[in-house]
Amino acid sequence: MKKNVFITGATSGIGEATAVLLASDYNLIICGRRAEKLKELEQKLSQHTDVVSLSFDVRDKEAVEKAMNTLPERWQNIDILINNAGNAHGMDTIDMGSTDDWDAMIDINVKGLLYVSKSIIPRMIKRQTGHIVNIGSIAGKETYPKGNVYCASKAAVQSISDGMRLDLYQHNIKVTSLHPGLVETEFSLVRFKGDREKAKQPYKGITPLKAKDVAEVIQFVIKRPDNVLLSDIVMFPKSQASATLVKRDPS
Ligand code: NDP
Ligand code: 8X3
Repeated sequence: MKKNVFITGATSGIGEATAVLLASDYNLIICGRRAEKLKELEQKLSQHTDVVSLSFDVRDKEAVEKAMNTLPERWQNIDILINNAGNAHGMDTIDMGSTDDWDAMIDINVKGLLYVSKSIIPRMIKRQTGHIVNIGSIAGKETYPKGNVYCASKAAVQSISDGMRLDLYQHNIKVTSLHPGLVETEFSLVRFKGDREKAKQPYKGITPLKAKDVAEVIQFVIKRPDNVLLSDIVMFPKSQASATLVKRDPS
């Protein structure tokens, strides 16, 4: 029987690439705020597997609960949760940062991940099985200039993942945290509020990771035999050695 996989942030980037890649082998619950994009993806993937789409904002505790409660009973047994929804909002020195941006990052990347997890973990515990994959970032391992609150939100994802693992291993639930470096998605466009020129800069002179590269690692992680847990993974494009060390071709 196919496992049920719940993916947050499936309307673009890493989440969408993961949904596409997993469609042949898993039933999918795909989530995001953009209902139209979700419906399009649902239609496309329905040709390969059973798909349900849920449109909600992970910041909204009640909406998260409501979305879970609208799932038909057979879909409520989630085998694999991929906590991927998140973004950076702004990139400023700490004195210039916008409190709205700070709220967005903490509410989405940290509290949203917690709300979604809380709505699913009790059922995993009841069934004594499950796998949670949290998408962190190299930004959570190393703070970089002007990264301040985004880095803090991803450091929280690291700590929460470690905490989940310590609390849940006794219930046969695996917890993996995956920390990519530079991946070219809509991420930078969101961070720089739609400014396409600024959004291109992080990827200038390099071949960044593609969303599919990260999706393939997620697929590998969840396909390990039951006795194998990949707990914490960092992945970079070849030209990146740390959060700040990136070899760029001149031009
Ligand atoms: P994208 O901007 O392409 O995708 C972000 C996804 O998150 C979208 O599907 C978006 O959907 C969803 N999302 C954002 N806010 C909310 C919200 N409030 N409620 C529900 N869904 C939300 O970026 P990526 O694919 O790159 O990012 C995915 C994850 O990977 C993020 O956690 C990011 O921090 C992390 N990451 C990204 C890296 C990169 O370089 N790109 C590197 C390391 C980690 P919608 O707008 O429809 O709600
Ligand atoms: C996204 C990667 O380096 O822009 O988490 O923070 S970075």
